[in-house]
Amino acid sequence: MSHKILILNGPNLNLLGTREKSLYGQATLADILNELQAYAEAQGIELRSFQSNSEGALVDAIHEARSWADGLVLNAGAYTHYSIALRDAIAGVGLPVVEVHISNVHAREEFRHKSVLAPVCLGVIAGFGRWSYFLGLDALLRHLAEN
Ligand code: CA2
Repeated sequence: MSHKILILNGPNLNLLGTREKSLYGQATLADILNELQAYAEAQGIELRSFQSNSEGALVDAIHEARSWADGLVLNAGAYTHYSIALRDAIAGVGLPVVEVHISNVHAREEFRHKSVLAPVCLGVIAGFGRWSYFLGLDALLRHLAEN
């Protein structure tokens, strides 16, 4: 069965590849999404993607995903650490979500060690640069294949 997956990115991830390259890498969000698209297409997976800097738009995207997606790969950016609205949306739709981070949040400031989303996600992948998205997608697809 071919799966449909939403790749959802939160605040400031539209700046990838333009600044803070030592932390987040050289690739732009479009670079990552194009590469991910090719990777998914080769496996017959349909990917859709959305990025927003607004919490409400991300909540809406999670709600809409309920009508078409089998699961999500989510980099919620800084909202990871404090958005109860995103947590409630994830728990509310009941879709499987893999939380991903480009940087190793556990090797950074204390406030990035806590994810309020992780308890309602399948799992978390952090620290592998743009590969975190690929690893997150793989983890989600393996989960879907077994469930
Ligand atoms: O490592 C990640 O993927 C993060 O989700 C990135 C967020 C950060 O708040 C999280 O703690 C960890 C920040 C994304 C900001 O991205 C920028 C990229 C280039 C220039 C400025 C910001």
